[in-house]
Amino acid sequence: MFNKLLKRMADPALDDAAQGYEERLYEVAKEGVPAHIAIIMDGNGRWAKKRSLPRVAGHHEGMKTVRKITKLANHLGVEVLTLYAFSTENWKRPKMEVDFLMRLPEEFLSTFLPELIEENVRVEMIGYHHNLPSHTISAIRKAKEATKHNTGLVLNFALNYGSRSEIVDAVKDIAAQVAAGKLDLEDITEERITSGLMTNNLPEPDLLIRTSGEVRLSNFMLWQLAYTELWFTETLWPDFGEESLLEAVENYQKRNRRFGGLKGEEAN
Ligand code: V07
Repeated sequence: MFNKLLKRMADPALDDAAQGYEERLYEVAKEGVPAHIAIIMDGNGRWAKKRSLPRVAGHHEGMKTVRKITKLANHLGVEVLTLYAFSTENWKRPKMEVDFLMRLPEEFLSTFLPELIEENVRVEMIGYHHNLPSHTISAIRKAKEATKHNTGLVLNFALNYGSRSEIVDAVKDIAAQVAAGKLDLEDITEERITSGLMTNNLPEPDLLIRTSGEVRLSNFMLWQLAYTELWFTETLWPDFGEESLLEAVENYQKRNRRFGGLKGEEAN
């Protein structure tokens, strides 16, 4: 996991400032980074408004942040990065904005898929396929296929995702099994519910970041975030740079140091 960082640090083109930055990355990586970081990427519209640009210009700029943050998370040794790109509530936005958003996965992948492959990143998605345009689904399917053997960061996009629906679906599946006599009441456990969620094969998030000053979960991974450290920042998503991620991770590490190995026991 330090290989990627060591390779970066060995670059003879680095000046003193860049060398200092790489050493800071190394210090952060050494201390143990969150295995799973989830991010609510808020503030794209506000970023655009501040510049008298249309909202979609902010979404487009936000896409560049996705690239930067993915790259840094991968180099730090983060295992999973879940990005909330589109919620089941977002369909209520103007049709023109929704249409634009649904083109972003294609645009992102047509520009950055080669880089993701190069960087050993694996693309995944959680959320409902229904309602998504077929061009969006096929772009994502192609990216998943092209990266399925990669062993670095899992870049998990939450697209048309809603946490309560996800829980309802898991509960329905369990109820159907009970009704069919295939499952006993005693077998309805936390583990059984967890395994019915779309995040089934992923670790729970260790750190949730929400940008742009809103201090809410907005129906995002409600079950999975039960023990997650939360980090809220005023920074708008298009302005959220490498420094911003490092700040969030360093703060997370400070909290973990205070816990001194007692994490998960705070409620006892
Ligand atoms: C979207 C850019 C980031 C800020 C938040 C809203 C707008 C990347 C993707 C994406 C999704 C799937 C995929 C590859 C890329 C994306 C939507 C919006 C809908 F396989 N950014 N981004 N998808 N925004």
